Amino acid sequence: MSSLVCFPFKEEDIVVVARNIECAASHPSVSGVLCVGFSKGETWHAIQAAKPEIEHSTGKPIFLLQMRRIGTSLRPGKGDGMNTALAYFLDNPQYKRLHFYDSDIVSFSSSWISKAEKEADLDYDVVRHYFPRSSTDAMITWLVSKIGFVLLWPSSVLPAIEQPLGGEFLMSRKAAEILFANPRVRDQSDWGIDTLYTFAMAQEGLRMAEVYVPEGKVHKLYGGLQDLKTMLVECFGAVQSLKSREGGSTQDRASHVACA
Ligand SMILES: Nc1nc2c(ncn2[C@@H]2O[C@H](COP(=O)(O)OP(=O)(O)O)[C@@H](O)[C@H]2O)c(=O)[nH]1
Ligand SMILES: [Mg+2]
Repeated sequence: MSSLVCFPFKEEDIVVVARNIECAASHPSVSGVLCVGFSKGETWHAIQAAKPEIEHSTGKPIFLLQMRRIGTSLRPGKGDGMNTALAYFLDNPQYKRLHFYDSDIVSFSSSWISKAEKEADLDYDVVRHYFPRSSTDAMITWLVSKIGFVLLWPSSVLPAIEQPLGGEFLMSRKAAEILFANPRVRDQSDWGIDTLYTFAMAQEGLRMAEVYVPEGKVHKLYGGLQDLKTMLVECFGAVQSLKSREGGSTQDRASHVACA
């Protein structure tokens, strides 16, 4: 099975990013790694410098792309990055599955890829990782997305999804095609992308599984609440936009979705 692993990145600790790229490229199920950058900044140049050695040691190609402007109405952010990776994956049919992992994860290991691949072998379209979180982490997940999904679509599968803003998951080609064909997903170029992916996965009745990663997601923590303001506003805006446009239509699809 040949999978592509994508790391979206902005400006991150290059030691962490390079280690994650090498770890993913070394996995036997992975035949390529795609790094999608916000801009050609310091992290971009550092990945470019590290790339030949990683390609040599793993024998796998590392692709470095600058994110495209895919959305039209919102700020260019992580959504454009992830959607650029979806477009790349769809243009390269030699890859059967696409994994996403945040690039700033210090605790990333090859077992994350193995777990997702093993679950996907059971014919799931989407396999999502979830983690024990420290009490100061994932605040927007708990206070915005979880509550928004429960209030707006209480009978759907959405409230049961452990970490609906998680950036770590695998998707099949079918899932990628469905997500990229959705104009609202393509337009969600900001932090709201995780909300849109999760909502569309449920609404489209994709078969979803979740895998628990006990070692946890150790990553860069924000300095204070002020740093989270943009993310808070954009994630809230994403849920709100779905409310007015969709009116809770995930309800009748809930039975198609299994949570392992
Ligand atoms: N391509 C791209 N990646 C981004 C952008 N913003 C954030 N990222 C990456 O997305 C991942 C998640 O961002 P992070 O700041 O760690 O968010 P958090 O973990 O959800 O608090 C990291 O790998 C970031 O480098 C962006 O605008 N474009
Ligand atoms: Mg992070």
